[in-house]
Amino acid sequence: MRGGRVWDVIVVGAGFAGVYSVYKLRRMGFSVQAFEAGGDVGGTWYWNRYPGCRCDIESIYYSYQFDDDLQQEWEWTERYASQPEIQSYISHVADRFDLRRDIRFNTRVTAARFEEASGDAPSHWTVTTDDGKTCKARFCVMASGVLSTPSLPDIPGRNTFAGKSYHTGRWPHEEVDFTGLKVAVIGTGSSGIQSIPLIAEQAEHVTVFQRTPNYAVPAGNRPLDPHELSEVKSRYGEIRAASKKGFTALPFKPAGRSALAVSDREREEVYEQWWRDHGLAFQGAFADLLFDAEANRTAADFVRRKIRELVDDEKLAELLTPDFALGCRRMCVDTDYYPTYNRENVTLVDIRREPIESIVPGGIRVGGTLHAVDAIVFATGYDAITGALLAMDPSGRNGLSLREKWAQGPRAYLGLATHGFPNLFMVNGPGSPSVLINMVTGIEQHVDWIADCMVHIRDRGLSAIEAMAQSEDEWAVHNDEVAQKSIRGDCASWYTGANIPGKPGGFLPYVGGFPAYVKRCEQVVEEGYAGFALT
Ligand code: NA7
Repeated sequence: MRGGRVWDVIVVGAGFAGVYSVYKLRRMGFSVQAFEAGGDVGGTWYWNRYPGCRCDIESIYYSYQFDDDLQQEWEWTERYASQPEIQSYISHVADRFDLRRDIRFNTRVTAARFEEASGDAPSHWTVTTDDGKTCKARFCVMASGVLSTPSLPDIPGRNTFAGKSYHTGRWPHEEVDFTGLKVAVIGTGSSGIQSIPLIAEQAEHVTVFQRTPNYAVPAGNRPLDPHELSEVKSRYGEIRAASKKGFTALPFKPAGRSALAVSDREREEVYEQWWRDHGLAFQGAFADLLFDAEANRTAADFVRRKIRELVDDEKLAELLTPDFALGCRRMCVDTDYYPTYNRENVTLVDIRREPIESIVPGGIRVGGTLHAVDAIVFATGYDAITGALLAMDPSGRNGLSLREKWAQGPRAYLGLATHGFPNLFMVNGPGSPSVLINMVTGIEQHVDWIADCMVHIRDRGLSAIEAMAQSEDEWAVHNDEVAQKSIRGDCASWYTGANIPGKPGGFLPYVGGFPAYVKRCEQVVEEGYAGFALT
């Protein structure tokens, strides 16, 4: 073929998914070229350097399990790893397995095009990068991240602001010092909730602009006792096996009981214990919290009471109290978030009914009042799950544009592949459990499946695999049905694309849990890649 080397696989992104893809595909004997927009591995962890950024899944679980020596040698120091520690970890993985030589950093993929076989040349993907170069490969693995395309709201006057502004998902590498400054934080999702307490400790004043209050439960972060860590390591195999059976790919035994089947006193005791000890898993304290509105209300009311206890000012507590079902939007895990509002230097501005009018050089204007600030932190989230894929707008067979194909909402079979785009795989695509489970475990499962599929194609001398239209439609219907059974489908959130103006609705991640998803993926393989066309 003319036009230089054709790799076996192009991998887009070098976060947890891209790094493992490079490792795995190389081991399976494929030649791999990966591209990463950032200056190093890490993906979303490379970019999210805001104060307080840490994982809300415990570090002993939020880590790779593909290599036992790796999991034995790495020493997590805290129950929930901070961004710098996760960055060191993934950097260590890249070094340990010599993965960097296959990754081109500071290089963003801007387009991807499928080209049909012609003459002797087999079909292939051509990707274009922001340095104007192109690269070709038989397969393309989109490991471009689910929370990697920051969303910056289009507020009038945003560019007129005279001070510095930051997005939590594009935080500078150099230290940001807010000492003596009046700081605005827009957004109270995980990133706002993690950063606000620390910014408040440093800044002269913090004004938080809140559109929707969220539920936050205490992280209970603490240093990991070395004995505790060695005990985990001595049972890692067992723990990982239990994780794979867990609904969220975490090793928690499913709570067998309904919240409505116990006495008020017992329920309260259970919630107290889960509030104290379990962070994000609080929403699993009873079996039906995510499936039964009445059961859910008992947990929501418990957290609402906690907010009232933690926030001195009654009116403020009310503003901070969510009115939707707990877990319907992504729950947050916090350290000192609610008590931060008892500080004299923190003000909450409710922008639910009266949105931000404009940003002006000296601050933010709401309801005719100017809130004078020196710096703005946009903790405004992401164009989640589909944002990074659609930014590249891959074009498939006959020039089919992914943006056009997904104009009414994404369709992807198992969240792994989409009709019209042969040999293109997505890691954590729409319709996979992705953000609803422990993502690292989900990523390893996806990439293993994809790698096995490529081996299947190679070993049988086939040329392409493509999801059938009918199978992705059926998967979408199934996903909708499962989402409807869960309270997660009940409210607008970034799970449904509602945070991005004009984004089509529909529940993006698969709600049926990790074990059911894995079972389906395995069945598909056992049935000779049922629902895919192999040519
Ligand atoms: P989130 O959870 O999407 O939070 C974004 C926040 O920004 C949320 O409170 C939004 O309010 C607010 N927002 C977004 N646009 C605006 C405008 N235009 N005006 C005012 N407020 C706005 O993002 P995070 O980065 O905190 O967390 C993302 C995930 O990363 C998290 O769930 C974890 O999985 C890790 P809204 O709720 O839309 O009313």
